[in-house]
Amino acid sequence: MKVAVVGATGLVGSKMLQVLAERNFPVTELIPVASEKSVGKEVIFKGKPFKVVNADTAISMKPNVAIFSAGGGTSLEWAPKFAAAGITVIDNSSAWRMDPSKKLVVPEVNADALTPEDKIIANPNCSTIQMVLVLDPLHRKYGIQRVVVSTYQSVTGTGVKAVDQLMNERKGVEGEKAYAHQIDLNVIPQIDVFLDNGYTKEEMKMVKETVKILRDENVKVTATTVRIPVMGGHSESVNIEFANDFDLAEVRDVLSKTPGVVVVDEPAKAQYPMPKDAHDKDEVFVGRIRRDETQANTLNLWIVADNLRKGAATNAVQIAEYLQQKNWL
Ligand code: 2RA
Repeated sequence: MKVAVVGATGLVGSKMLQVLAERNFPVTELIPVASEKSVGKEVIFKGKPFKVVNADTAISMKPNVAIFSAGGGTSLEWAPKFAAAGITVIDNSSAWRMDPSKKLVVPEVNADALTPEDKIIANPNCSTIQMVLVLDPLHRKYGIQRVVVSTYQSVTGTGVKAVDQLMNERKGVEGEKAYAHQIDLNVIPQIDVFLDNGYTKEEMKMVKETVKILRDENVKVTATTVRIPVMGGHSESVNIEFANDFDLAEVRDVLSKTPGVVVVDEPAKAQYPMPKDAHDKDEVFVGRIRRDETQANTLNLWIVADNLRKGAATNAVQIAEYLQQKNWL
């Protein structure tokens, strides 16, 4: 299968190559795509060099599927051109996520919504993916009415420039800034720009994408998203109000039986999910499972996942795997 990775030289694009190789996706030819300034450079995939090409050339090479992680602008311009050439696009930007004609997919939750006619498929926001994977089985069992989530997001979610800023600040070295504020020894309660309602784009992504993926307009979500000086992944404190009561042991059992979810929850042994342990893993880790004692039918959870993997690259590759297994590519 010919696979194009658009944005192959970026943080998520490079992780997509790693995950494609690790999961033995049946790639017969890799087509790394990047901006003109990177054309001609080489990327290594499964030990072999592949030359970076531009988007036009990639289309002419007729890939079966193109996995994009190149920003919303590039996706808005090029995803329709790839799709018009019969190439299925899986896009990691926010460009198509809330388009009513496009599917927004976490395979374990709603892959059944996909059809062979879907030629541009949206990969959800990383902080949404790890949360809905946990919410879905609980929603099916107990009926979620309201979710309150606070996130603690890795600088890797911003990209290389942010990682460099953190490392430079840590070493006391001057350098380019990804953030308006110092990030080392600090937290920044702003991810992306502020909207008129006082929330950030990141917060409203979690609100709207969750409802779309769970396919239930009745689920109310409110979010506060925060950037923290961490590398391994995103953490989330989630408070969930259900329509029905629940049993804690049953909640743990339901989650431990959910594909892609790992329960790490032994407070007496200081065992709970942490970014340093989630780093470079594909699972979503859940712990601190406990009843909210201030309100009936309400649960508190702590969810951690590597935002570059299940939060981006792995989820996109899993969508490609689903389509490939259906022979739709
Ligand atoms: C972030 N979720 O963490 C956003 C985009 N990756 O910055």
